Amino acid sequence: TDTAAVGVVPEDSVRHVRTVIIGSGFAGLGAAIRLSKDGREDFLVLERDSDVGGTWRDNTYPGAACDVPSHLYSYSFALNPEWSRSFSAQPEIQHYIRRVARQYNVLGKHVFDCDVTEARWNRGVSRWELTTSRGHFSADTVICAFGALAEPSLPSIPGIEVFDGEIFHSAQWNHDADLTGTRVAVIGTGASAIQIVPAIVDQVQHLDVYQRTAPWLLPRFDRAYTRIERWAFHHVPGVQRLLRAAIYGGREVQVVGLAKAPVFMKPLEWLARMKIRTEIKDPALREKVTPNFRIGCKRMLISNDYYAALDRDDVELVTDPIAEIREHAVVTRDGTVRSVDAIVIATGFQVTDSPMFEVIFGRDGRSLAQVFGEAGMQAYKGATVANFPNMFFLVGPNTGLGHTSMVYMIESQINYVADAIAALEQNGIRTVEVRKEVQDDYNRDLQEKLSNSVWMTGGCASWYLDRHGNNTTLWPDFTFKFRRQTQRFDIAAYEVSADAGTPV
Ligand code: N01
Repeated sequence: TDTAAVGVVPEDSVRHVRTVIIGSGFAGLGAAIRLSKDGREDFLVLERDSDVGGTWRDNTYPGAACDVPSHLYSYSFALNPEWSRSFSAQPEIQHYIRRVARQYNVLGKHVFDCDVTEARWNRGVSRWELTTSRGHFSADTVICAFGALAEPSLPSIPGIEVFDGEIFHSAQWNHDADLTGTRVAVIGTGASAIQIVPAIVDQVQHLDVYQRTAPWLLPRFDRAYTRIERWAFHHVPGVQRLLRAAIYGGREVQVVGLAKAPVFMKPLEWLARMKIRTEIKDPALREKVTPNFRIGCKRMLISNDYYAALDRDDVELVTDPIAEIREHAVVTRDGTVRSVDAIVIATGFQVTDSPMFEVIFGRDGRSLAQVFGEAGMQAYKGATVANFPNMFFLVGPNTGLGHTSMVYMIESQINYVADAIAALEQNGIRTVEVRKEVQDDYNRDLQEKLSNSVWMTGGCASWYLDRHGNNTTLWPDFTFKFRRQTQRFDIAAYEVSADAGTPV
């Protein structure tokens, strides 16, 4: 990679900094840039991989692209006149993220290949102590930016371990595996799978797509920008901001149907049904791909070539559940044995049960996994969690979106955290921890807002919901309201203490 790294900490010593950021995707990198801009240079970014980019570094599968328009899917402080298409592909996004990291000179703050294996609050000295694959660190504050779509979720299918061909998760694509002329199974039909299927269908000899739940698909309004448009992005002041505002407004309208009155989603369902009718000839296949829940309940997908790929003779959409995997085959419950050379597991991510939750231990010694396990994944403004002093989350609970750019939410959260860090410094505060009752009220209000949303009433089971059936992932309102909420750090919601070691 073209990225720099700071030295390893010797076994027996601890490196202390004011702030540690865990992870360097859009969120962690954005936080690093903000701290640096604010003149708070005493920080490090601990990144488990050898490059920045997070999910955009990891997801290199064929066809990987963003389903949010490029101009909106960029930092507001680093607009990119170079976008070549309205919806960019992964290499271009990764290139952009790397360029921004270099431009803002924060690569030197990164410790790459640094896996955080434990973060523990030491209440005696009011610090976070971190154990990593590259030594020990301590920090006054920790910003968790390890992402929600970072840990592959692998299905527990009987026999999966005996499979003798190529088998890998969509986020860990094995580019050494040559799929040319092979029989391939793709498990899952989410956002990743619907991009992979059309991208590999011409290369393989035969493709079986294993669908558990049919997703709703809408058209993808993707096109290459013309030379004139690209010239304008470079030379006409304000044009990119104008375009961003237009895209933003258009997308934000969807909140009405998604979060407030799901009946407004019906026209989109009609459009999606039209798409099925016009793009698929086989009536049996049409039936199989028609979802049985209200559109929007699961993430709405966009594609212009997925249905056409399914409607080919060399592709089979299998809807019978998978019973087992054998050395060279996938067997469904009806007893059909389908021989395959390779399996692509496109089954998504551990969102509400991230393994990172298990290695973070708060004030009373309990882990985030324990705390979230009891009450569900809850935070205050998605940023702070009671029992975890001086810890801030980016892309935390209930800050996800299904309809527009996460970068907008991330920037709101970064602003909140940066304001918090400034407030601590200005007021000589050593520890800050959200009041439990404030957090509880906040979450009660969130769940009430969510109760009418399509995610709760749409008749589907999605990764938006945790095992208690609560939606702990999505923001249930207009995103500008979240921005308003995160404009300033509201210190009154917090217990604060000025001295090290004083219990809060
Ligand atoms: O994962 P998913 P993804 N046996 O969880 C099925 C973002 N993203 O990687 O619906 C059989 O959505 C599961 O079935 P069901 C985006 O936010 C964005 O595709 O649970 N099947 C589903 O079909 C997205 O939402 C982009 O019944 C199993 C699929 O696997 C998120 O990432 C591109 C199974 C998983 O779908 C995740 O998307 C890619 C099992 N045991 C991703 N377990 C863009 O911007 C799960 N499934 C374009």
